[in-house]
Amino acid sequence: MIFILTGAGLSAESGLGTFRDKSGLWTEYDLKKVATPEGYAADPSTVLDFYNARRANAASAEPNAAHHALARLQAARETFIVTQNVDTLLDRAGATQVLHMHGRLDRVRCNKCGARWDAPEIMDPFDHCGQCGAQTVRPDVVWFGEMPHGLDKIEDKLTRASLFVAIGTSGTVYPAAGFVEMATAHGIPTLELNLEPSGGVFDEGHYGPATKVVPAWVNEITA
Ligand code: BV8
Repeated sequence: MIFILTGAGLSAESGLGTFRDKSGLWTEYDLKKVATPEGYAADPSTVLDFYNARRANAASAEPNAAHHALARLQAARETFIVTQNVDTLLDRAGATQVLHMHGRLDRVRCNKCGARWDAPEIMDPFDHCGQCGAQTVRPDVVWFGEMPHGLDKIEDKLTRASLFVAIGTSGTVYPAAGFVEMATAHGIPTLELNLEPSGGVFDEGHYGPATKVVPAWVNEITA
């Protein structure tokens, strides 16, 4: 089984910002203010404005050739896809069972009862939970300091993979950034597909825009 970890670079050519590149989101916004539970508690309106804007941006974006190539790969080879991205471009390209370890922009969650439902176009701090009625609704994304989703399943799949591939990620955010070391420790070959080397230790790397490098790699291994 091929284990694939994707990051913001996969969606960059669909017009969605990355985080740490020169014009990345974290150069414009203070991560602590908009992507932590503390930031949300301190100023829910600013945080919801941030996510409302990103949700609108993501909804108007289209999957690119790299998303479609990964959906094609899934149809041809046993593949497990984990994404750090909160957009759903992979799902919209036809990929299935994508594990959104950092949550999804198009979903909201009740902090009190845990109910989840599709996000409205615009969220505001006075939204109430449809399930328990509490005014504790938040974007269903994993903020810094919060536990990512699916770590047990990720570890189980990763340690049994035949190949680990990291696509379009800077390898900065843990625990995702530690997956390549976990693969190496289990003797699993590792491949990086990125615009440029992220500095992570991989057995192999193909560099260039995801819309070129990912389809070329998928064609190569499904030929
Ligand atoms: C956790 C959702 C405990 C929100 C995101 C202090 C307090 C608490 C925690 C910590 C702390 N110090 C450190 C930590 C750990 C922290 C962390 O790692 N911080 C970093 C900043 C050091 N991690 C956490 O808090 C995590 N939780 O630790 O809980 C725990 C953990 C395990 C077990 C038990 C308990 C939670 C992290 C999740 C945060 N939420 N997103 C939102 O999106 O608004 S993270 C955010 O960064 C996005 O999800 C993003 O995907 C992710 C990773 O970034 P990348 O995807 O790699 O994007 P980046 O911009 O960095 O890089 C872009 C890449 O694309 C580059 O390599 C570039 O070359 C490439 N690229 C660009 N263009 C292209 C391209 N490639 C190809 N083609 C192109 N065209």
